Amino acid sequence: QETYDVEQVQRKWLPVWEELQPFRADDDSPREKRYALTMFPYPSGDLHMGHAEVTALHDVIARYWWQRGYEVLNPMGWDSFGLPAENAAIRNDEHPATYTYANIETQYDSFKHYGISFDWSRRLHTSDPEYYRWTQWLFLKFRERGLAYRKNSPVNWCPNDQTVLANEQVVDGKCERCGAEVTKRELTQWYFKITEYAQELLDCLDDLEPTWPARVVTAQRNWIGRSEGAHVDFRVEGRDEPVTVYTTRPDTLYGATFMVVAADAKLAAELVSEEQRPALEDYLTEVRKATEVDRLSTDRPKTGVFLGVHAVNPVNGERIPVWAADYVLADYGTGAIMAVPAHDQRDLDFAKKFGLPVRRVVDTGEDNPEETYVATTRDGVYVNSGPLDGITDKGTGIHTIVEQLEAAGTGRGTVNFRLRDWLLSRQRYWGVPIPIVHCERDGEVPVPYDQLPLELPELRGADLKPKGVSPLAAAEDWVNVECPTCGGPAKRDSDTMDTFVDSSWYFLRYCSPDYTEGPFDVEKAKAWMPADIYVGGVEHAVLHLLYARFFTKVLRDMGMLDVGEPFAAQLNQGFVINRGKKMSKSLGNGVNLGEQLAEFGVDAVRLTLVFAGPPEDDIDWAEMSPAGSLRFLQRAWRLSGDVTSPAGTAADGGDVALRRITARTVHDAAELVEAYRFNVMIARVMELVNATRKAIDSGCGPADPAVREAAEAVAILLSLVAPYTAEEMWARLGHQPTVARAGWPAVDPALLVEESVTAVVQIQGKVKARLEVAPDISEADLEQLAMADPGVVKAIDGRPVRKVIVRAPKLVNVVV
Ligand code: ANZ
Repeated sequence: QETYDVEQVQRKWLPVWEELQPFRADDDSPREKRYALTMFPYPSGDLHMGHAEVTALHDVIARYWWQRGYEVLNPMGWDSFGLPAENAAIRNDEHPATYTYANIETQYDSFKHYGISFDWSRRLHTSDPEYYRWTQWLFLKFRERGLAYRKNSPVNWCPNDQTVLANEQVVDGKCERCGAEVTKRELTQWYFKITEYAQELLDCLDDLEPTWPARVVTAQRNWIGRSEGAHVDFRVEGRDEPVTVYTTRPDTLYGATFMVVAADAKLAAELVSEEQRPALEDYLTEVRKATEVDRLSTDRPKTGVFLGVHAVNPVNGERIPVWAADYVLADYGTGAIMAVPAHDQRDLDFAKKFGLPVRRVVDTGEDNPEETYVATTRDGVYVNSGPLDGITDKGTGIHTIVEQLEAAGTGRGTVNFRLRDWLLSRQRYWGVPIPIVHCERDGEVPVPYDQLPLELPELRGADLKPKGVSPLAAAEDWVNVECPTCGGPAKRDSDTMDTFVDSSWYFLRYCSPDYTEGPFDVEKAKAWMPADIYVGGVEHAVLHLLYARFFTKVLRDMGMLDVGEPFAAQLNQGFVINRGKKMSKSLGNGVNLGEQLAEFGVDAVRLTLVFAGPPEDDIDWAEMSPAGSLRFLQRAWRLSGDVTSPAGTAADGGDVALRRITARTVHDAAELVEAYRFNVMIARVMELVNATRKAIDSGCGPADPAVREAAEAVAILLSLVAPYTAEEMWARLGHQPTVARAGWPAVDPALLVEESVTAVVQIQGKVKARLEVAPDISEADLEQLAMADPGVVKAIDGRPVRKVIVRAPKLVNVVV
């Protein structure tokens, strides 16, 4: 028996594909366009099992679209700025580009060997000056629109990476990247005004809901965090301007017994009396050490200081003390709250700690919080609340009080979002320089467009060590420049941009990667966008996906795009794990992709990853059998050698039973791929391979045209997952490369009509007869046929029939 030489097959076809370039997307093609996007990698080391999985899944879709006759854009590039390269450069005393571009080349070669249908002519790297020139251009355009601005405020600071972080990069109070405890610092930084799009970013999620994973949509909704409430103005004694609080429960206003201001907000320092100022300052020193998560947590002991002033409740004129505390955040709402201890547990804990009054204003039927120190939050009947008394539902309560406040001019209904503006400055080297010059005379001056890209200075090794200011600030020659406006001495902004800025628009650059007149050719982007599918990891549920959506909306408003959403559909893959655990160095359970490819070949590894289960599920590599996959590929390959009819033989007149199986498999495979049920699609191809084998060995024989038809269908279906094997089969079947563009097999609809199905007749639960019947047989006809069957008659043996249950066309159940 012949053996399938995997290595030889891989060596043979890779150069042929290089030559043919079958996956180059033609912008001017008359075919309908499809855009298949997968998240581009960060160039650390070689590709790993995770990359292998996501690109294998993604490639099923891209290759399927080609076979279905679409013009497919399936580009790839590298997200090549970022900290790991900078840290490696410090370790190895070299330039970050050395590490970055060496890894890119390694990954590029690996992707090619791995046979993913990328259009390599569109390759891009975000760290190339030709790319980041346009990232700078976009920054300046955003700034012109008021969407990029600088402000001083307390920011998240990673003491390990010595850089600020966006809120999105702080996970459970820790740096998303290195896990260090995040602290707060007061800094002047650049922000993108993503909050201006908060409502739209939320609303459009409704349209994405059917085609995006539910957990991503939910994560984005929660992150944007819309809440409806009211602003209420409190007069503060000894001050002209009122203090406005944000509350979602204006209906509890009569229960407000004190006010709390964020200790680190400017407002606290403004309000504090002279006697209390030293106490506030001592307290602030403590607060700066706490993380945001600590501050908001309900089970943490409450701390705070009295500010020495009183506020006046606008609805009943009551004097209430004003406190500062850290459980109120400076950058949420207005940074000040009315405390209603009876109905908010944090306020209640604070009241208990500092002996402040508690007043129930909603009687929920539960025990009185004034006594139990357990706040009640349910609906109930309003008490102690003036005009609200007797009202029994929250909606009416809120509506009534807001109307009253609006009439008196002391408050108004409002909407608040949890989403903050996107802090984009980073105090690191390996990123996009912010194209702004700071001049004493002219202030912030943009680098003129014709001077972009503003390139990074050459720094390496120890120059890059984190010192709390950006390494660029220490590069004197680079930092000190003439002001573009007045020519006087000025300094360049020494921060670089968050790398999430780079990845917020790369999918647009792919549409015209060599374009020199702008970030992308508007016409080409209109032709390709939105991406029809975006395959990638659920870890990007908020950050990257939210930022990319924001960029898309801004670019639409700039007239550069005609879509407001970048990704029409999305698929999140699971993780590849090993022996039940996430792969990690410390557990020593890592699986090396290169070794797996060398042992089993590319196709067997790809097939294993796609066949493992639904794409969203984790894959435990220890439970997989790439050797089994290889055996299956060998069986498929052997079919192609057994076919004896010549290429081009028409299938009509061939064995009908096999033709039906082939037609059904091809038909169902399309539906399965479109439903992302790739594993089931492969199972069906396996069945087709078995049926074809049987036809050759003990059925119609190898010369029957139905056998050729089946083997060709196997090759085309397999081309979505196992490109090398499929190509080799195609050649052995007498065709020219490449099978990847052979086209989806035509299906004769007549072959899909089931001529008969097998109905089972049971008596007392035991099968007594099988009948071949028409698929649309009526219940009455089926019953009649069954009862007339000699086997059934014999089995009943004259006993009285008590009941006949008929489920046409498959089952008749007789009870005697
Ligand atoms: C009075 C009140 C009574 C409240 C009550 C709640 C329950 P969301 O839904 O997250 O928007 N709050 C407002 N600004 C805050 C800040 N900067 N830091 C911490 N807490 C703040 O929550 C809004 C509620 O959280 C507001 O409604 C306010 O407390 C508090 F029975 O006002 B509430």
